[in-house]
Order: sequence, then structure tokens, then C-alpha cells
Amino acid sequence: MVYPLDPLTADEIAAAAAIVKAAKPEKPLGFNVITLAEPKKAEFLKWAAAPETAAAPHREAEFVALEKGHSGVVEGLVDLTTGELKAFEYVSGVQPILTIDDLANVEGTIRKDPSVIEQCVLSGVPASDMDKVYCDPWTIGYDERFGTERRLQQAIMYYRSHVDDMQYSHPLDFCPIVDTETGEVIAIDIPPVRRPLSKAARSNYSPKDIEAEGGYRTTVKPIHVSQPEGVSFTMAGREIEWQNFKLHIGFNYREGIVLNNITYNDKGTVRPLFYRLSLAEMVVPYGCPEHPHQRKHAFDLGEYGGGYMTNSLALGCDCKGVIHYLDAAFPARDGSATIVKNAICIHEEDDGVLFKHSDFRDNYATTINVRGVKLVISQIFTAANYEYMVYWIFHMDGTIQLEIKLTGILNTYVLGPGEETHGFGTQVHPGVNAHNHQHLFCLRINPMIDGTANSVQMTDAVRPAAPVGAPDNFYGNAFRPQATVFKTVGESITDYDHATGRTWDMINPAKLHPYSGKPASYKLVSREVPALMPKEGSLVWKRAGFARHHMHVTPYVDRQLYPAGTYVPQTSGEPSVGLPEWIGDGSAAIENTDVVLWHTFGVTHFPAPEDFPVMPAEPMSLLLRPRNFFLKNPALDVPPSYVMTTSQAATLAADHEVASLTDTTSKLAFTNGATNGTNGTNGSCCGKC
Ligand code: ABN
Ligand code: CU
Repeated sequence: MVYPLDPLTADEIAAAAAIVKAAKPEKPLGFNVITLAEPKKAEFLKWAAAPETAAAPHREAEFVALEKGHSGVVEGLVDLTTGELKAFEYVSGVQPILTIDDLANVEGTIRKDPSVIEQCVLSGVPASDMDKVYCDPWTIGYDERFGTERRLQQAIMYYRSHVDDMQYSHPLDFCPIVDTETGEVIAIDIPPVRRPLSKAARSNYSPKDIEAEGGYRTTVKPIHVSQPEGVSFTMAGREIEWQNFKLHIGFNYREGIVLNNITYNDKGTVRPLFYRLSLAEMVVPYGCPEHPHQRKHAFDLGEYGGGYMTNSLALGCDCKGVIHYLDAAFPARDGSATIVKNAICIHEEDDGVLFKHSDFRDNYATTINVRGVKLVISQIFTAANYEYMVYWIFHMDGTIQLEIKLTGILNTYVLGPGEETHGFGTQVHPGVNAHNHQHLFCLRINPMIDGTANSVQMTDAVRPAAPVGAPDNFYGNAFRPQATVFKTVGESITDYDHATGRTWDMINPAKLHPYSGKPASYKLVSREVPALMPKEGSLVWKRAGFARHHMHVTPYVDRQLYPAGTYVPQTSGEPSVGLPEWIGDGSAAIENTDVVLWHTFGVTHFPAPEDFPVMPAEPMSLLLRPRNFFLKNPALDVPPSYVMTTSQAATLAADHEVASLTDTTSKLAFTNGATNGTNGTNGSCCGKC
């Protein structure tokens, strides 16, 4: 059975392209996007209520194409169920996403361009070394000199002394601008004071370079993950069931992983949690004020695509354990389909102690210790220099976690001899300036807490206003949570507050907990929430409207998915598209209805030498936690690793035995004074269970 939110298969992509070509044989089209047009939510939910009997929504493909000689894009819709082209429209004044092919062509262009060769020579690269000149092609972002008419990339330039070298330790100081469609260099930005190619030795992480610095350490013992009985999840197509959770795993060229229709089986009652969760956009603004670095602010999802850039994952490297993979299919420019094998990794990991308690009264003999397992659904994408590792993690207590790890290589620029960074970057290697930047992600949450009629409140820890000594706070120690329900979009535009430990709670106001009297909710706990550093009125502020605040809530609208606009490359931000348009005057009602939360979180990155030549993975994380949702701890039925009741302990004590969780069976890391640790094995914690 095809699940209506399944991504298009390779065959469906090819079929969609064939339908468009057959309907418009005279048009010289190059496909940029062919992706699932998700069914309307109401249609999907109708189907999902009775999938065996209800008619499935038609499979529809939306496409974006370029037509030779036409500025802007052609966008349209294909009904794959009927084979009909339902829409075909020209959209002007926009530019589509850059595909991997678009990026890959730029190096060839700049290497043979005479004006680029001239600049290379001026920088200290011999003309005979043009095969050693590399570039990271970025969309131009926005440059008022060139506007949106042409499809432009800026080439961030580097020199690689050897094919196995890592070019980021030898940046060049100028920036060619390339027309993606014609393959021409249309301009070169050259700084007024030149910075020659650094003569410092390269910095690299290749085996040869590590050998030259003493070789790999020999002190790492293997750790094997063993799952002798396989996994505890089941898959039906792309629907997964794991520990009472059930959800569908979608994927698209832009957001990458999309989690759909997440429910929780609460002792036989299937309770909806979220209709859709995804990373909807991100922006990486750089903080060097010198022209043209203001153009460095990548929207990695909207300009390049977290799906298009996704890696094929490998066992033992990206994921460990017993793995289930899902592939991804994308269109090539000619409308044929290509497949990324193993684009999504699904596996389980030990999750540490889920809960534990011991009783001091019998010297901790009374103990319960329950270990958890977590389900991880992950992908990794390479955004030129950077890698983003995205982990959607499900925990046994009903918590859903999003963890993102950053690794890969810093974007670098040349630091001239004796030049100062002025604090806008760090010299991470001689002659290498890594500019300050932020990684700001926009998480789109469409909650469905026990149904689609939800509200959003922010909860802050507050003290009563009365002073110490006043009757209602005589000792001054009182505090309580203050919940503010957002009535309008305008009220929802809020920021994190460390002082109050603010959370944003998605509540079902009609479902009050029998004990707490509070509404069933999932709360968003997210504390890695820097402010957008580019100033109000700046290009980034205008283009990345979603990043102005940590939280925005809007009423649900079908296919309103991308908060920096559908077409992000080369937007001027005048007017700001996407979320700022949907917010409008902020008066739309959002109480007790179907809502979407747009949450911006991330890190401000001041580079350091430890981040070079390749950055150790830096994690950031947020949680969606059930509150007043379950009657009590929903994980009480997870089998304990060890349990000893007080009466059992007393019986043992009466028999002069000692009940204790103290480990007696594991081979310890160090026994009999040995310090090489060769004895350690996994053991059950006490040998009694
Ligand atoms: N980080 C900007 C970027 C992403 C992908 C491809 C090129 C550049
Ligand atoms: Cu960074």
C-alpha cells in the first residue's frame, strides 16, 4: 500500500517528468525539483482514519523547472494517479534552488576564465596551476548590483597544492561571480588591499599528514554493539512502530527527514501527538563587515536543499548496531531519477538509566534500576565545507528529541601578513581567518496533541509580586509557573528567557489531566537559542524573517512549509517573504485551533584553532516532552535491569544474605592490580537478572 506521504519513488519522478514533457514537447525544460505535493491535511486525515477502505488521495508531484531563454522558473503540478498535467505556470523575479550539478560546474568555469587566471597569478598562484585552484560555489545570496534576473553563484576561492590537500588552509582573496546558466564569469570582487596566497604549510587530516605528525594513536580499544535478537521496531513501508510510538518517515529534497503523523499508543488508546515535524529552514550568517563577506549567509535548506546534499550512510561509521536504511530519490536535470542509497539510518542505542531509586533505610538494598533504549532516525548532509548531522531521537518516556551535530570544515578567508582580525574572526592556522558566524535552524512543528484543536502557551517561572514579609509570600521563597496562552499570532512572537526558564507548550485545552487539572501538552524545551546577530534592517534580517525571534505561531495552512519563502536564492528581503508575510499584522487567532510553531534555535560560532582543519562534532539539542499528557510515568512497564523490593531484601537479610546491586559479575576494567583493562566485558548488572 502506498502511504500518501511517501516520497516520490524513482519511477514516479521519471513518470512526472515524462508527463510534463509530453504535455509541453516544445519547451526546452531543465528540471530543478520534482517532489511529492503532499495531500491536503484534511484529505490525509480522512484517509488515515480508515486506510483500508477510504480512497487514498491522488499522488501528485510538484515540479520546478528552468526554461531556456526565460528568466525565473516554471512551476507546476502533475497528477500521477490520472497522468494529467494540472498546472504549468511561469514565475518571474525568483530563482530556484542550486542543485549539486549547478554547484559542480563552477570550478570548471573559473579555472579557464582569463580574468580569474589573472587574479590567481596576482595572488601568487602560477597560471600553470589552475588545476589546483578550487572554489566552494555559493549562491550569491543577494547583491543589489545584480538583482534576481540572472542565476548567480559566488565562488569562494582556494588553492590546493596537492589533490589530497585540504584547500581551506589556502584561501584566495578575491571572489568571482558566475552565471549558472551561461557559465560565464560576470564580475570579480577584489579587495582594495590584496592578501597574497599564504606561504604557511598546509593543515590537513589526511592519513599522510597524520603520519607525518607522529601517526594515529594506538590506545583505542574496539567497542562492539551487540543486538543478538535484532531490533525492537517494525517497519511497514516507511511507517515505523517502536515502543508505543508510530510514525511515518518522509524525506524531501529540501527539509531532508520529515516525520509525519506521530501517535502514541497509550495503553490501547492511539493518541495523536504531531502531524508533521521537520527542519524547515536554516541560515548561517557570517559576521565580517568587509565587502563582499556580507553576502556569506547561507540558507542551506532553501538555497541548496538538506535532501539534495544528503550523504549515503555507512555502517560502523555513521551508525552502529542493527540498522534499517531508507533510500532517497531525486530528479536529474533531464527528468531522470537518481537514487541516494542509505540516505536515512534507523537504529536503536542504549539510552542510559531511564529511572532509578534506592532506599537509604536498608542501606540501598531496596532498589529499582531501569535502563532505556532510544530510537534514532538520522541523516547527514554536506553543505560544501560543513556537515550537518540530524538525529531525531525517540525516548521510552514519550520524549522526542532533535539533536544536530555540526562537523566538517570552517569557511575560511586569507589573513594577510601582519593583518588583524579585528575580532570578526579567528586566526585558526597561520594565514587563515575563520569568520564568526551563526548556525540558526528553524524547526517547524505542527502539533496534534490529542487532536488538531490545540493552543500554545509559554510557561515562565515567576515569583509572586508581593515583597518578603507580605502575607502571601512571608518568607519570600514562593515561585510558580505562569502560563500565558497566545491568542493571536502577534502575541506568540517571543524569545527565550533564561531567567524564567521559558518553555513553549503545545496544549489541548479540552483535555485536562485528572490529577493536575492542567491541559494535556507537549512542551518544547530549547535552550540553545542565540539572538540573530545581524542587525534589524540588515540584509540577513530582511531575508531570514524567521530568525528575528525564537518563536512564531501561525494558523495551519496547507503547503505553507518554507519560512524564508519557496524560492530563497537571490531574495532581497524587500519585502520579506515567507513567515513575515504569513504573520501579516499579527491579528490572526491561534487559540484552540490547528497551529504551526516556527522555532529558531542554534549556536553562535566563534571559531578556534581546535576547530581546524576539521571540526570535532559539536552537538545541540532540544526536547519535546509530555506534560500532563500521561496519567503517570509512561515507562513503568519497561522491564527493570534490577529490582529488589523492601520485603525481598528483608527476607534475604533474615537469611543472612545481602541484597545488593553492587556489581559482582562484570569483568572489571582493572582486576588484581592490572591496569591495561583487558578484562572488561559487558555483564548484566548484578548477575541476578
Ligand atoms: N554553506 C553554503 C553552501 C552550502 C552548500 C553548497 C555550497 C555552499
Ligand atoms: Cu560553525
